[in-house]
Amino acid sequence: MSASHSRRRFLGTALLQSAALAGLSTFTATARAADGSTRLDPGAVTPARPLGQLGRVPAVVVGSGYGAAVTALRLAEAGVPVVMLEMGRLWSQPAADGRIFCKTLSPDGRAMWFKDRTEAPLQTFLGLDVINRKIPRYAGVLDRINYPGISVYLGRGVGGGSLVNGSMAVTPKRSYFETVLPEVNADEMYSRWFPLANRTLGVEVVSASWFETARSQRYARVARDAAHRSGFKTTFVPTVYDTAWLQREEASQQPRSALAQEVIYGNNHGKRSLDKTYLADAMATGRVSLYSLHQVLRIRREATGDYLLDVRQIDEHGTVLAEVQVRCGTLFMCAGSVGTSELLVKARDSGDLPQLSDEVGRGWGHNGNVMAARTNPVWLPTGTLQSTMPFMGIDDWAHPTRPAFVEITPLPTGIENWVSMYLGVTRNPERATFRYNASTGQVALDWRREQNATSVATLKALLDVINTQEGTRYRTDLFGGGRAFADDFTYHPLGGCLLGRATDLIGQLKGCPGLYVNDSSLIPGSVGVNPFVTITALAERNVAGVLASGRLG
Ligand code: FAE
Repeated sequence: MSASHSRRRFLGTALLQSAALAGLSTFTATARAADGSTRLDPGAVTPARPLGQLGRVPAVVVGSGYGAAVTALRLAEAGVPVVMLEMGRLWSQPAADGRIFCKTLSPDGRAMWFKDRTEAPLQTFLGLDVINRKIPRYAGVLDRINYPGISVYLGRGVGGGSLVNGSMAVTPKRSYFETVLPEVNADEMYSRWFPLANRTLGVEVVSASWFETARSQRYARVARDAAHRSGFKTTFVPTVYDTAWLQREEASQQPRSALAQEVIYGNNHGKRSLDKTYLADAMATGRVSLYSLHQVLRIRREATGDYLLDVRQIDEHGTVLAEVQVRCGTLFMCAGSVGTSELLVKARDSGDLPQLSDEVGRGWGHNGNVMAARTNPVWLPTGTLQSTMPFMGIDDWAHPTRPAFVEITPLPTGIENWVSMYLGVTRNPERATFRYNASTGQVALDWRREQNATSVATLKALLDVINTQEGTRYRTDLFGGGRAFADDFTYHPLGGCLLGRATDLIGQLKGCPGLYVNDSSLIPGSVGVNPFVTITALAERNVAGVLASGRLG
């Protein structure tokens, strides 16, 4: 990163922190023109004008996750003022207990988005209901949407999924990317957009020598060595966690985050979430007004061709503060696969945007996600200190019939548990559709549990080999109901508004000029690895295409 980019990023992070310190949920950074250049200082953050008073604006970005952050940054750099609407809160300042995010093992309202009880992926330990806790309802950082056939985990807040995810930053294999998105120029993706995304996200690989000796990586080495004894190949998994910080955590030179069990309810340190990268850069342009705790409820198109959004502003406790409208010439839907698809399906089927294509809502998949765990023999302990950030994976994607990329994930209970846990990304051709129910006004996803069969069979085939070789067995006490495989949830929702089907080749929705999708909904259900690097790179490509088209209203 150049010195000027570092300065810009530092400034943008400071702007977000100043806003949070001042208790602002909506704010804008005021550009100061001096000697023809645009200069900002951290004190330049001011409350944004109430949304309802803006009238018409050139561009609105819905959401603040990967697709949204890229879109806002590149529009703003091109001189377009951006209004960014995010339903979650800003997570940039510590609460009264000195922490931004709550402790994982003693969660409070900050953990989950308006739930009475946490809904962690692991339901039990040793078969006991000791993981989930009652919590007050609050605008917490992790959401779990429970559709009849599958639950979907999502991040809520300024930074979207980057606030809660495992930081695994993987560029997909080119050959698979080409089969998933054949209409996208792979040469350009792999020479330009993936490198740009990796650079801007701050992706790195952990030091191999440190990994081999670190106490917190023992669990990963144990599972890796077992995989090797069974003939599988492994690979380091790139990350956006600051591995130098992690090394200092282990040496007790820095406050612990990845080594203090933090991940799904947010990391208090170490993680390069979007508010430290793309969103910081975007704020530092001085052209982005951020409205957090603002949820888009409805989208219509006016006779002028402008888009009209109904937006609800809440406080952190869920009290409605205002119901307002904003109008824009160009609208970018970046509310994530679920958020974008639900809003657009509802808009089409309720009659607000009847011109949207039948393809909207289709092509959803869960990236073949499935989890499982094994017990190791007593002489192979996995360690009492485990990094929540995984750095090692089993790469069996070359398997002729059952390709799998299987991350070795921690089970950081703080006591020895002898468990090796795995998150499988498998190739599963099944897809689902978001459907609007006119009588309830709700949108549901029609995924059925049986559609996971391929994913479960793939991970089972791989782990059966390891269990046979090692003389070990599955853990059945972790996922509830005595199950060995967790196939009832996903972290990787993809699709619902596929590129080139529901949209044109840069994300503009067919039938709706000026309405774009630029997030995980564009990707048809699978990328073969954890998806955020692909979402980011594709968003870079698409927004460059939009800017080049000169179509901005
Ligand atoms: P996303 O990041 O979900 O952002 C959408 C934003 O829109 C959110 O902030 C929403 O609150 C907001 N929003 C939604 N609806 C509205 C509305 N109506 N009005 C206003 N705002 C709205 O979308 N991926 C990896 O590559 N590596 C990992 O290690 C990894 N681990 C994960 C772990 C967990 C627990 C979870 C939940 C996800 C993980 N993922 C991981 C997935 C990754 O975070 C996800 O694919 C991206 O965040 C999706 O990016 P989008 O930009 O599509």
